[in-house]
Amino acid sequence: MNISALQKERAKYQPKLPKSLKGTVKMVSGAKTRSVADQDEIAKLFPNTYGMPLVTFEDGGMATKKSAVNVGVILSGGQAPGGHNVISGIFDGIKAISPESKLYGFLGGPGGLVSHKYMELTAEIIDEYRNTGGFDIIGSGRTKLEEEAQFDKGLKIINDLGINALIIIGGDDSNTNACVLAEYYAAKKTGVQVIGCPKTIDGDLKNGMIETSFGFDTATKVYSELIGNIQRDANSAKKYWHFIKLMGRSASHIALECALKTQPNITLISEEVADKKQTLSEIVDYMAGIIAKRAEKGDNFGVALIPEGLIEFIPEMKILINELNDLLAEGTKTAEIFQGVKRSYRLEWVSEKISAESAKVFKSLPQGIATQLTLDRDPHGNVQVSLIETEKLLGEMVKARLEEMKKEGEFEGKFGTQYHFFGYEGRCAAPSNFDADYCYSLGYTASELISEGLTGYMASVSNLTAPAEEWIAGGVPVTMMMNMEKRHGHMKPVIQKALVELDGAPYKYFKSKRGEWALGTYFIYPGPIQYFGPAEVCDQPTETLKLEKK
Ligand code: FBP
Repeated sequence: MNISALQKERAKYQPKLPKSLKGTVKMVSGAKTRSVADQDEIAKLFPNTYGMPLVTFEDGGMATKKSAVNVGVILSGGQAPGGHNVISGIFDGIKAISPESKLYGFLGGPGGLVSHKYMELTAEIIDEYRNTGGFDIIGSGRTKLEEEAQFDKGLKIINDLGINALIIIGGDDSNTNACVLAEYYAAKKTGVQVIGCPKTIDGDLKNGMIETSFGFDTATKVYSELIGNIQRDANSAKKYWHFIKLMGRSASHIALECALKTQPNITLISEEVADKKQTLSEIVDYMAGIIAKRAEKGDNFGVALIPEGLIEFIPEMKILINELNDLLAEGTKTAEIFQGVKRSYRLEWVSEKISAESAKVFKSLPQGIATQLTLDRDPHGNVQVSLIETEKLLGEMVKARLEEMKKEGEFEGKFGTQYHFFGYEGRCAAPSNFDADYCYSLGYTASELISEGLTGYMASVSNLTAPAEEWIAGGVPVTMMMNMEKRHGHMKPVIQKALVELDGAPYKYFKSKRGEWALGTYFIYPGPIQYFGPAEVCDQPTETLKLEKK
């Protein structure tokens, strides 16, 4: 394998573990737990895995000989930096339990379990992937493990390989499904344990017990480097407004964290838009207002951050999208008629078929975006919101608004735009020291949970703003994080998704500063992730975590 000089050097890095995991480990159980809401329903749905205690690991356990464990690991969903370190942490953890332990990786995500595609992960393979980005060691996928037939097929290969436990590395949905699987295997008395691990760059799998999901740290550092570079370009050339869309399917944690790191002129936070019930036109006014004010000082440049999920948080857009989904749903009469409508007349046709309010919003959109809303649909027939170029939508609408303002004498500057979308650039970056250590510790913790015979738990490592030595390793019963939510028309038990909290410290700090950042030029240029050097440069956790833990 050809590897870069950095990768070669990085391979030597030994991730840090909490002190409690370094020697003999003792498990301490806390009080019984209950779910965050809907306790009765969730207790009923999870009779075998509900109410279990929180557990933590402390040093000083008895040095007993433990039996070998065979573990299967699955990477689920979008890539996040550090996945390979979770797997190397699991590997080292189970080998510390017994050198006879074995690790199997199911290939291509949860689908690999069902289709029996797997490989044994040996020391040689693991060593090639330590401290590297990506999920390519075994691949990932978005197949959902939801049906009993899938669970049974999985059980067959689990039994054939003599696997004692499965570790599912994924986001909120994958961990919800991991818990359903844990319950199913427990109910059937299969003896197979299932443990989850919190992954997603989006940062929306967190709560009182899980401080952050892995990958968020590295991804936001990569995006912030790029934003900083663009800010410096903007401030050098002084001729462009850069509209930057940032990944994060739903929550705006990524945009908020990048704003805290780089101090751009405008950052939209979807959760605030929803809370204030802002219209698209109000958002455009807000942006145009800042652009015009900067122009008064001769600053015809700036940077605006736009969260990927914004569209669905604008109430009128959400209604419009739902109406379009109904109107153009596959197999419906209206969808069939739409296909026969002349292209040049389609937008008008759609406007006549939806509510008057939605038609008004629809007609206010730039033509390209309106057309996109009627065309790009996912396999379920829904608009693919992530494909909507929100940065261009806002750029074009802001431009039109500034032209109107010019006529009224309210804007005298110039407005040139450049558009960017940062997402995939950060998902497979070599993990920062924080993610390298955090992920390795999560994997190691998962192996301890398995060794203790637990199931239905998520590996947790907390106290993350302290040095890694002082981190606290443990496990959280997944049912504790659940509530009931409507999914595809049915109430389902799911892990609560963490959106940006408007009364949380990160948002409040951002809000107290954004006025200053808008009109002045207070850009910060974070530069690239550093792996070697002083701790202030190399080992800092996210601003979000620091503010949350202050
Ligand atoms: P996960 O929640 O599965 O970790 O994925 C997050 C994410 O990166 C989102 O930010 C983004 O909207 C989505 O995945 C993109 O998905 P895909 O990789 O399928 O294009």
